[in-house]
Amino acid sequence: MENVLITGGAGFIGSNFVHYVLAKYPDCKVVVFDKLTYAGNLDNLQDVADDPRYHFVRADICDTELVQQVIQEHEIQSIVNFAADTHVDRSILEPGSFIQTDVYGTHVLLEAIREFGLRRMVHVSTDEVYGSVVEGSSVETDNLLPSSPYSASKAGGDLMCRAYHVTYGVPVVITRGSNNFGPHQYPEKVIPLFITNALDDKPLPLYGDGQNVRDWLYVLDHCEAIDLMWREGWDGEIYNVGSDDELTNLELTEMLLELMGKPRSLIQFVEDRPGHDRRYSLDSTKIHQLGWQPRHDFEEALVGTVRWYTENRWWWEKIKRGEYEGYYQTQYGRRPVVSGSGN
Ligand code: NAD
Ligand code: TDX
Repeated sequence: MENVLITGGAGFIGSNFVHYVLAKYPDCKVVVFDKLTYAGNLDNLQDVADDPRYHFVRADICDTELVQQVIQEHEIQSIVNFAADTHVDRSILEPGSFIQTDVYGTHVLLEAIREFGLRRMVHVSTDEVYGSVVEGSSVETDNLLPSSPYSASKAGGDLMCRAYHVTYGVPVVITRGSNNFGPHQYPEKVIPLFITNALDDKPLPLYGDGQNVRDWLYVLDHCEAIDLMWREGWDGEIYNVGSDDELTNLELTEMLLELMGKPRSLIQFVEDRPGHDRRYSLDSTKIHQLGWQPRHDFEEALVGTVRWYTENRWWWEKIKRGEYEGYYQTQYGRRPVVSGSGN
């Protein structure tokens, strides 16, 4: 196997992928390149810290010089790019860093591939670039109609990948995954936010009427799809990665409360997220044809995820201390449901 640069490898999906690769490929050298924003967390990688095949570099993908230096120093052959600002609510409050990392940073990586003739980059993107899908499911050739500064930035990164492939022949494969869940997800995203709030008997702030639909993909199924694309994807191609587990947010919340033995009264309907996409839905036929299928049953994976957050308070309590418990809308803008007190 080869030397791979995993950008954003200290975040949720990236760190799951680092563990996956080190376990599956004994001959692989993994270099994690991560800025350690609020979402990047070395706790996610502490159990591989002593593995001689693993190296960590704290740096920004927008820093051309450092990106190129690390590629040379570690004789990198491919990149899997997870690095991004990722939370829709934060992108509504402060779009600038999203544009910087998700568009400009992607361009820096593409330039480096060009400069050093790397074998491939897998660019990990999202179903949100298609915008809201009222009926049917998105295919890879559909128009991009992003609704939030986050999804617009991700769409910009995707288009830059395509342009670099068409113009310079840069070998890049784009994946567009649906909503992920699993261990190590930052507790601002709905599943870990609601699990950790429920564990502490705090309200679960459900946006709008709770009828928005998301398709839930277990993180290890996503890692397997990315691995397949890394090895066998076709350069210049885009692959949807969905699980066909569509649920309204209310259905998801009720399911979580039932699994956890918590009362429905914890649900707190709050004002809607501005520009909130009603539904995402992916047609994943193209990646199925290459042999990928999600292997995890949704409910079993959700039970396992609840168990992980229940057993790993050490991981999330310190994140939530001094952090928020979710957002609600006021006349002055979006505010945290419970302000961090530092206690
Ligand atoms: P995350 O927010 O948990 O992690 C992002 C990581 O990127 C963090 O470790 C952060 O420190 C790092 N990072 C941010 N800006 C950086 C920069 N400028 N330079 C270097 N590192 C930087 O995100 P995630 O949920 O693990 O998502 C990973 C990728 O997968 C993202 O590109 C996201 O768009 C995509 N994606 C996520 C989901 C999902 O449901 N979470 C679904 C589909 C696609
Ligand atoms: O407090 C909340 N209440 C609520 O009702 C939060 C945080 C969310 N929601 C709703 C909004 C969405 O309809 O739950 C749904 C999921 O919300 P998020 O977890 O914020 O995810 P989403 O906006 O769908 O985007 C996610 O999936 C695609 C990730 O954050 C992206 O990084 C990924 O690309």
